[in-house]
Amino acid sequence: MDGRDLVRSVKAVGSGGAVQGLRTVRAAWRRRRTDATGLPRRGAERARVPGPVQSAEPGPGGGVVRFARTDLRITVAVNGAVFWGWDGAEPEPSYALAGRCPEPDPRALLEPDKDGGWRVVAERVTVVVSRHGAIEVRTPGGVTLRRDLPPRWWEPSDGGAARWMQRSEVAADARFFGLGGRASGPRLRDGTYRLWNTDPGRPFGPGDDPLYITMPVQMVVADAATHLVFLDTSWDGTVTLREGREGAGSGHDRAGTSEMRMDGGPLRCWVMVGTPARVLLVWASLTGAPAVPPAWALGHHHARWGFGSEQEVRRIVAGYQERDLPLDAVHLDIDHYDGHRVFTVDRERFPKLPLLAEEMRRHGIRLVSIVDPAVKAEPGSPVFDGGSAEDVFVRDASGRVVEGVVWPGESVYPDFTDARVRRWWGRLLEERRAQGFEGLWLDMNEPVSFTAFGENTLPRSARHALEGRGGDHREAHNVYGLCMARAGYDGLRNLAPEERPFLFSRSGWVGMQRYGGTWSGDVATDWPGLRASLSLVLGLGLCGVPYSGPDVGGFDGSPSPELYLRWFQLASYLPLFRTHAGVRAGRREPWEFGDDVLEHARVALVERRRLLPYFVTLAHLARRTGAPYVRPVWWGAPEDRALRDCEDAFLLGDGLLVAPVLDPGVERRTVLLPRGRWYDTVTEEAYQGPGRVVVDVSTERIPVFARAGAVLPVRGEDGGLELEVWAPARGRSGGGLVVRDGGEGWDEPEAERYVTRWKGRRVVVRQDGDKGRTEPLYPVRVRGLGHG
Ligand code: NBV
Repeated sequence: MDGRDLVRSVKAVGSGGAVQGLRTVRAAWRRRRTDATGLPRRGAERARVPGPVQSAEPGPGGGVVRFARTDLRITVAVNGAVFWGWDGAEPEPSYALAGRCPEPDPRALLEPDKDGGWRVVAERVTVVVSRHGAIEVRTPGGVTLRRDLPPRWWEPSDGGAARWMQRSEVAADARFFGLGGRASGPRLRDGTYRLWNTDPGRPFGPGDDPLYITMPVQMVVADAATHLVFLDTSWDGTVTLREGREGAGSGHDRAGTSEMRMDGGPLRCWVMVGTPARVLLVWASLTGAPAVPPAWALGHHHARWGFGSEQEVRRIVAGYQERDLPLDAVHLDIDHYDGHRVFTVDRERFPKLPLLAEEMRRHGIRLVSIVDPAVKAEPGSPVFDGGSAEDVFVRDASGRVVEGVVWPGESVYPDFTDARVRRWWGRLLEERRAQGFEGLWLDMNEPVSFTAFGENTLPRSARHALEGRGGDHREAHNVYGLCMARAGYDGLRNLAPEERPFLFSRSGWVGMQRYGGTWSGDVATDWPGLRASLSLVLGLGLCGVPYSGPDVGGFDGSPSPELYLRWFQLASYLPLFRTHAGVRAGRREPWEFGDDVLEHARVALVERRRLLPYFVTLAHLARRTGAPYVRPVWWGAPEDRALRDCEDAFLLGDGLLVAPVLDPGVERRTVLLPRGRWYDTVTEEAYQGPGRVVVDVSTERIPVFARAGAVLPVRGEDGGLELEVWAPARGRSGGGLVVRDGGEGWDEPEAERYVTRWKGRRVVVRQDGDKGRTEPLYPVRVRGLGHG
C-alpha cells in the first residue's frame, strides 16, 4: 500500500474518515493474512486439452462424446436452448436457472458427422463437434454462428480448481452485447472485460470496468442470426472481445473473437439461437421471468443520501406537491439508520417514520428503504446477537467470523448462499415493514468491505454454504448480491403475501430479474456518465434484467442545469426513473435548476405519468416474453448493420423510439429510424424509415417517435385508460397490446390485443378477442392523421 491508497481510502469513507481509514488498513492486512492461510498456494500446473475423440453415446436430447482426456455432454432442451458441459459438468446445480433444468428434447439426436466428428441436430440449431473438440453452432440453414475451439485447462498438480480458457470465433460482421452492466456499451468494443462484481468505490464513467453486475452472458448479433451464449460459472475471470472485420471484396474476412479465461468453476455453456425476441424468450424460460414491479414503482422516485431528517423529507415531498409535480416514491438512504446500523432507525432525526409513511401513502407516495448486507459487529445489538446465535455470518477457513469494514465500522456478513440464512434475514424485514417501508433498495452487496489496498470485498478464502455444497468466496462472490435479492424477495413475499414485492439491488448475477431490478450505481456527474447510464440499461436488458435506471443528475457533484435536464428527460423513459445523489453532491430536486428546467422537467414527469399504463403493459410483457422494456433500435431488424451500431437511441416497447440528447449544446440531432413510418410524437410529423433524419432538439424535450399503427395504453385526463393510436400508413394496419392490472397484487390479466386499420377515410380500432373483433372499451384518440 502506498500513501495515496490510504488517502483515497480515507476519502472514500467520508466524515469520521481518519478512524475509518485506519480500520481499512487493518482490514486489508487481515484480508491478506486470511487468504494466505486459507487458500491453496498456486504451484505447478499441468495443461490439458480434450485430445482426439474416442467414442460417443447418444442419450436423451443429445449425448456424450468421449475424448482421450475428457468428455463432453450435449443436451438440447425442450425450450430450444442447447447445453454443453465439459469434464462431467452438468446443468445443475446452477444459481442462474430458475428451477430445474428443462427437460431434454427427445427429437434431438447425436449422430456421426464427417471426419470423425459428431453432431446434434435440433429444430433451430445444429451443433457440430469436431474430432478434437471444437464446437460449431450453426443455423438450420448451415451457417456457422460460432466456433468454440477446443478448451484448455491448467490443473494445479497438487489438486484444486483448474483454470480454463475457451476461445471462440464469430462472424466477421458480428457485434457483441451484454456481459451484465457495462458502462462502455451497449456495443462491446475490443477489450478485456472482467467477471467480478465490483464497487468501483468512486463515481464511474464509460472507462470503468468491471462494475457492480457482471455476467458471463453475451448476445451476439450477426447477419445470419442472433445468439445468446452463457458460460455458467460464477468464478472470477475475463472475457476478451475483438470484433471481426470484413474483407471488403478483395481481402479475407477476419472473424470476431471472444476469449474467456476463468480462475475455476465448471466449463459449461448454454446457447440459444434465433431473433433477439426469441433468444430472450428462451433465456427467460431458462433463468426466470422478470418480476413485475408494483405500478407505483413505474412512476417517479426521489432519493438522496443525506435527507437527514423527517422534516427534510416532508419539505421535499411538499415541494413536489406545491408545484404539482408527480411523485410516487421516496427512498431513505443510510443516514436514517442509527449509527449506520441496518434494521434500526435514528429516532432523534426520524422519530415517527410510520406516521410519515402513512401520510405519504395517503398521497400515493411510498417509502423505500436502503438495506446493506453488513451488520455491525457489536455484541449487545439485536441483529448481531441474533445472527450470531443462529450462526449466519460468513466465516473464514479457520472457522473465525470474517470481519470487514463498512459504514458502521467493523462488520460481519450474512451468508446469503444459505437458505437458512436467507430466511433469517427475510424475517428481519418485518422491522422495515413496521416502519412503513414498502420497497427495498439493496446496496453494497458486491459485497463491499472498505480496504486501504487490494480488493474491497471479502477474502477469497471466506467460506460459504453454497446451498449446502460448501465452497469459498471465489465461487460465491458473484452470486452474493443475487442471493441477497432472493432473500429480500422471499422475505417481502412472506410478510405481505398479497403484494408483489418491490426491490432493486446494486449487485447481482444471471437470474436476478426473478427478484427485481437494479440501478446504475454511482454514475459520474458528467456527459459521459449520462451516456454510460443508457449503456447499462440496454446491456442489462439484453442479459434478461429489464428493470433498471440511473441516478438522474449523476451521483456526485452538481450537474449543470442542461445536463440535469437531459438526464431527467432520458430517465423519464427508462423503467426505473429516480433522482438520487450522494451525500456531498448538490441538490437534485427539479426546482433547483431554474424555472426553465422546472417547466421542462414537469413536462417529462407528466408524460411519464401519462405513459404509466404503457409501462405496466411492458412490465407484464417482460414477464411473459423476456423482452426488455428498453430495447436497442436493432431489436426488430438485427440484420440492419447501421442499426446494430446505433447506441444513442432506443425502443421503448414496440411502439416508441426515444432519441435522448447525450451531448451539451445540441440543437439538432440525427436519429436513425428502423423501417416503417414514424411520427414525431409532439409535432405529429411523419418520417419514413429506414434512414436517418435530422430533428430539432430544443431543451423542452427529447425527440420521441411513435411507430405508425402503434396502439398505446395511456392515462387519460380523467385518470382512466385511453388508447392512443398512431395512424397506420395508408393501406397498412397496426396494433398493440394492453395489460391492465390492479397495480399491486398478483393478478395476471390477459393481454388485450387491439388492431387498427384504415376504413375508407377513417382509422378504426378493434379489440381482437374470442368473440371476433369488438369495439374497444376505452376512449380512443387517433393521432398522426394530418400527415398521412
Ligand atoms: O448508501 C450510500 C450510497 C448510496 O447513496 C448509493 O446509491 C450507493 O450506490 N452507497 C452507494 C454507499 C456509498 C457510496 C460512496
